[in-house]
Amino acid sequence: SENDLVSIEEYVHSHYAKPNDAMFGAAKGRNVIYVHLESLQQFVIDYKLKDENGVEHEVTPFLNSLYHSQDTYSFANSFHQVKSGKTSDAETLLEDSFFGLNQGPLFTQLGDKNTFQAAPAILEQKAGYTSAVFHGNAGTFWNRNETYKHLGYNYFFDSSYYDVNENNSFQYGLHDKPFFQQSVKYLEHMQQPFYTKFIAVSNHYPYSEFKGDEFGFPIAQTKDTTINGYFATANYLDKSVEEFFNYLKASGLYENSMIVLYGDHYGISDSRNVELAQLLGKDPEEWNDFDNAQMQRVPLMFHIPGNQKGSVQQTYAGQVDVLPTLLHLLGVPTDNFLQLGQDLFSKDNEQIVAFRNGNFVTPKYTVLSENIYDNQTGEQLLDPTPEVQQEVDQMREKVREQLSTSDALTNGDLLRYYTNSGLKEVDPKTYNYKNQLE
Ligand code: GP9
Ligand code: MN
Repeated sequence: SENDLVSIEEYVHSHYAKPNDAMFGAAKGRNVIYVHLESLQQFVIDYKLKDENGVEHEVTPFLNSLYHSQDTYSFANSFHQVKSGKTSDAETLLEDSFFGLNQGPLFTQLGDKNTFQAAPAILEQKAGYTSAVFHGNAGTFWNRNETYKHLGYNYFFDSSYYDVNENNSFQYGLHDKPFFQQSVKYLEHMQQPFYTKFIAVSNHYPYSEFKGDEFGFPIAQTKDTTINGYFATANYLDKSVEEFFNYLKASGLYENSMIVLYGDHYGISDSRNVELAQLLGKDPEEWNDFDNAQMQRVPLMFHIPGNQKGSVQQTYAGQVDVLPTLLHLLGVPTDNFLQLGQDLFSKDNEQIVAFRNGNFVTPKYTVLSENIYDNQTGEQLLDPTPEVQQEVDQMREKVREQLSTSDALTNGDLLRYYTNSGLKEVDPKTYNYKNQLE
């Protein structure tokens, strides 16, 4: 009921991290272009794969150049926070700054029912933005075509807007190069400033699409074909994003945009990591849960052309933190919104990154159930001092509070009662994603 909002508002106010003056408005008025890097993990950044002759091949040279660019604020310790909703959970975290559900995808269970105060609606109402999603798969996948209406997306270009055929697609839709290529004509017609999201998909399990000489990237030599193909599809994603940047530059949109690139979740599952270990210079015998947790890092980069003040940030970041960070970069205050993340540039950021199951990572510790690992050594603290135990217990309580607040907010559909944001409620019936060009 409406009363349940009280404790949620208390949590949000006590957890709010105020903007950093140096960063607030750093991208004010710019278009926002999200580039969704399907299944891309942070370990791929700067990684070089050795072929059978021992020659090293940089997997993502273009993304690496962005990662190290002075126009980019890159996060070395950014973790995904998704559960079974995978891609759609990442979308929930970034659009709403709350978590997906502990069981099942929020998009399919609540996406067409709940009231949201999501990024597209916030930016439209507070800053005059137009919004659109681009994705070369059927709009019904993950219930996107309904959920996006509830989030307030003005446009959704799904596979029906693209030339998709058996030569340029696979089971999850259009491949990334034709996807970006065919998207630009729609993007160019959008009213600026715009808030857009491009969901690439070629680097999706089973990573079997880009083997062979014509793509020019070697296949790894482990016993696991899933791992072996991953680097070549990641390389294809990298080339596709580079081409997209070239289109943006040619169209003149690049200079007045901020491009945010993010990995949605792991591509190599925990059960395969022991086999992956050899490629990472790690001893498979020593591989453990701590290592699996470290592998949940995903790329997160805010690329602001011409900014020249960017660098690699060490702040521990979760996907739930992206929206307040983004809004503050755009100069939009968030203190009246019920968002559960913290601005990553804020001095108040606590750097406690929750996984959806209650485990968490901080700059010092990785905490998996009752087990505390020291990040520096990777060793489990078998006999933590009372001080450490207390510190960890306090952080565990904060994680529990963040997750339970998210569950209360989403399961109770409580945003429908929340008026302090000053946002007009989104009316899903006003959106129609068919024949959008007529
Ligand atoms: C399909 C794509 C895949 O449209 O977004 O989602 P995932 O399987 O990664 O959740
Ligand atoms: Mn995905």
